[in-house]
Amino acid sequence: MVKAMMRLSMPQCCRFLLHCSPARPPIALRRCAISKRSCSASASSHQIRSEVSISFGTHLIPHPSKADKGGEDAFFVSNYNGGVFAIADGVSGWAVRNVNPALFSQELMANASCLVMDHEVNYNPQILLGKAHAATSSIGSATAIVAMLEKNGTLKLANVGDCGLRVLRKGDVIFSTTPQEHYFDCPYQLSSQIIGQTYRDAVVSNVDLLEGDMIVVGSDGLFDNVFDHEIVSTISRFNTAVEAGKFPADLACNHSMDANFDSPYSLEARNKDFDVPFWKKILGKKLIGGKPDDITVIVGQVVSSADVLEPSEAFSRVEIYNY
Ligand SMILES: [Mn+2]
Repeated sequence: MVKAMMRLSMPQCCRFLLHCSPARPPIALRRCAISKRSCSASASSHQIRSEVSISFGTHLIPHPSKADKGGEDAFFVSNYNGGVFAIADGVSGWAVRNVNPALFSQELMANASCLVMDHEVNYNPQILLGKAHAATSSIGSATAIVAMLEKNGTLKLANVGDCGLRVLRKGDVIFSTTPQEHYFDCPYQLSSQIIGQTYRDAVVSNVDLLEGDMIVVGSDGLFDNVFDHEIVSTISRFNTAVEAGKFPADLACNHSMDANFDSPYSLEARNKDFDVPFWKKILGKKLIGGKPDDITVIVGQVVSSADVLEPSEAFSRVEIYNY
C-alpha cells in the first residue's frame, strides 16, 4: 500500500509481500541544515537520584522492496535532559513524481536532532517540529512524532499523522496516541508543499510517567500490523528496553507478510468499507492480511537517572539513523 500524498487519489488497497530484510545498521549523522553550533553538546553537572531518564532500544526494518536503500522511515534518539526521541515516516506517494520519499523524512529528523538543545525550542516538541520543518528543504512529506521527557517524569509529545506512542505500566496501556488522517491511508503530514500540515496541527500531549514505565513509539508499520495487546505481551517478556527493542518490530514484520493475519490495518480497511471484490465475498473471502511497510520501533524504559548516567556521561548524545 502506498501511503497517499494529500489530494492524490486513493491507491488500490492492500498488497502482500513475501520476505523481510534485515534492518540497515545505524548510520552516523553526516549532514545537518542547522548550524553546527546548535548541535553542540551541553553537560549537566549533577544527577539526582529522584530524576528520571529513558533507556532506549531501537529497531528499524525497511519495507522488503526498499531494503537496499534503507526504507523511508527515519528516527533519532538523544539522552539530552530526560531523553528525546522521534520518528518520521516519509510518504511513499511521492515516488510517483520521481521524488525519493526518504529524503524529506531523513532531513526532517536530522534537523530535529540538531535542534534538540536550541534555546528557542525550549524543550518543546511542537516547536521542535516547527523549526525542523522550516529548516527542511527536501521535496516530499512525512508524518512525524517527537517525544521529550522532563527529568521530573513529564513526557511531552507532538504528533502529526499516524506514527504512534503507547505507555505501558504494569501490563496495561495507560496512554495511547490517536492517528490523524484526512481519509484512509492519507495521514496528516508535514510537507514541502503549502497544502500540508504544520506543527500547529500536531496533537500535543503531556503524560506523567513513573520509573519502570515502558514507552513504545512506532511508525504506522508497527501499529498497522500489531495489536496493543500483542505489544503488551511482547514487551512484558523483557526487563530492559535494550532487550525489548527488537521484538515488536520483528512481530510487526512477521505479521506484515502474513496474508492470513487479520491485522489492525485490514480491520480498519474493512471498517472504512474497503474489501475484496463481490465475487470473492460470495465465496466467503474477506480482506485480511498484514501491511508491508517500513517498521520503526523505539522502546523506552523510564529509569532513575542515577542508575544509568554517571556525571561524566551526562553530555548530550544524539544518534540518528537511516541518514
Ligand atoms: Mn509507514
